[in-house]
Amino acid sequence: METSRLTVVSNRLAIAVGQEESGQWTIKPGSGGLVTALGPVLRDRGGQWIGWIGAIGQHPMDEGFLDDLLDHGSRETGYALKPVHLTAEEIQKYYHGFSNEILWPLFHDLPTRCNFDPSYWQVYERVNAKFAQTVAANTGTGDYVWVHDYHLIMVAHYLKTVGVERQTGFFLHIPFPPLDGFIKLPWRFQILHALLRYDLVGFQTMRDRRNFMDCVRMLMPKTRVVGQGHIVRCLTPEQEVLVGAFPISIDFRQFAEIAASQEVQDQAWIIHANLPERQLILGIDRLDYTKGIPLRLKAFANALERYPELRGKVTLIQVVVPSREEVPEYEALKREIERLVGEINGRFSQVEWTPIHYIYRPLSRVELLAYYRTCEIALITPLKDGMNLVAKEFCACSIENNGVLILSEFAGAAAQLQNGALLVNPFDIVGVADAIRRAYSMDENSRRSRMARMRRSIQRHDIFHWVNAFFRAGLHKDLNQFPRVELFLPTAEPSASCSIADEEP
Ligand code: GDG
Repeated sequence: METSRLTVVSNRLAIAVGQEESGQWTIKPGSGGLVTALGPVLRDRGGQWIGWIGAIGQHPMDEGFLDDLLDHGSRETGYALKPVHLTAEEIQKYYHGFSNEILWPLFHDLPTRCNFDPSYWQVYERVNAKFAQTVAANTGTGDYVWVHDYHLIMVAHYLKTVGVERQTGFFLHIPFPPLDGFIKLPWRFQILHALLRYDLVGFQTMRDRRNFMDCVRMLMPKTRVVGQGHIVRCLTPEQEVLVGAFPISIDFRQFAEIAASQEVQDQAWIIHANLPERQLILGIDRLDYTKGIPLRLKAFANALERYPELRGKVTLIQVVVPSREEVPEYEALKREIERLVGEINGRFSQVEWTPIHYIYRPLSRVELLAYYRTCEIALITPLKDGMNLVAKEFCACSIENNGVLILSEFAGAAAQLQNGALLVNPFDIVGVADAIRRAYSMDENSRRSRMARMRRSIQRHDIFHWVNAFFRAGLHKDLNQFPRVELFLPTAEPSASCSIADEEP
């Protein structure tokens, strides 16, 4: 069967809908790696993106207006945007509940943080069925349907349940847990069975794939595994499934080019001019308990305690991007971080030196790249992370090759960057403190050769390489081989109450 068109399915659409104080609605195109890599294919080859539009605040709009807004969004992105509408209960139980209170902590090896509320499961199933219906209604037999992430594991299952045959691929952006963790999931059979309904399942690392295969062998004894290496075949009683590791990456060239721009350079200069004669250590994370921020702060304090020569000579810039603040657990984490920052600053500050600069807001893209470019050390210590793109972006922006990357061995990125990063166990406060000391005193040559190795590797394995690898496995063709088509898009002019804006962060 000839594949004619790509349909990407993710929890969120590739745009952000917002409302300004004036009441005007805005649509901002997404700027993440996935949008960068897949946007051009979808645009030039007549593809589409299916997803939830996101919580749109307190002023619900009627569906007609939303359709108008999406038409304008489609004209801006160049490809069709097909929304899946969710009720308040569905958002609560499918998104906040099953996805973020069960799968997120369990898959990050934190089962004690799970809330295995049985009512979440039914709604998770229902919403996945809803997504499958939207896919069925908007695709034909020649379409390739690429589903993303833990929110939507059941989509292929529901397509099959209603007899809709499509070629399907699934990519899990977060880790897949070891057998011991996975079997705690009350719906372990359903989730595993649903993953085995895709034609291709992709994980971030070989470790994730190995964990998945261990679970398949143990829980699905009728499934035979054939082959070894990068991609293996699972033969279930129903079908053949390819399973592989495809480490996601970034648009290296774009990051390096923007990092070299005058705007970023000026901003980088200002940052360092205000914090002179010291090395800057950068931590940047979404507010989340998987990111290991409190332990990192303790490790920094431990380094200042045990290595007094660092005092006055290093500053930790810890950026925390607000996230899920309405959840009490996240609010408590924020308070803990702020307490630790206050305690450490109170203990070590001197007249002209504050050990930690704490920023609690999203940075603009220029600011972010300026920090990447100018900070001498990046301290990235998640307790567990699917990949961690910040680590790769820091390297891409370290255009003078002088940055040192301290990276958790439990980030997916560690597999690729171990040839240049200082790998640490984020639970080992003393070990992380020693790595800070080592990074601080690393000589110029070692810095340059380590960073050059990592940059070469990321440049070779960039986001386009990732998409191609996935398509080659799933479709035996690459990005360029989707046929070019004339895409029909609505031609209406933007209405007075809606505008298209560039996304800031
Ligand atoms: C999942 C997995 C996996 C962050 N702060 C700001 C900002 N960012 C951007 C970074 C980066 C992205 O957000 C975060 O990257 P992650 O890798 O942590 O990805 P997530 O989307 O959180 O999560 C993760 C990833 O999927 C991809 O598969 O790596 O393991 O959890 O791109 O640049 N951007 C701006 N301001 C900020 O303050 N502008």
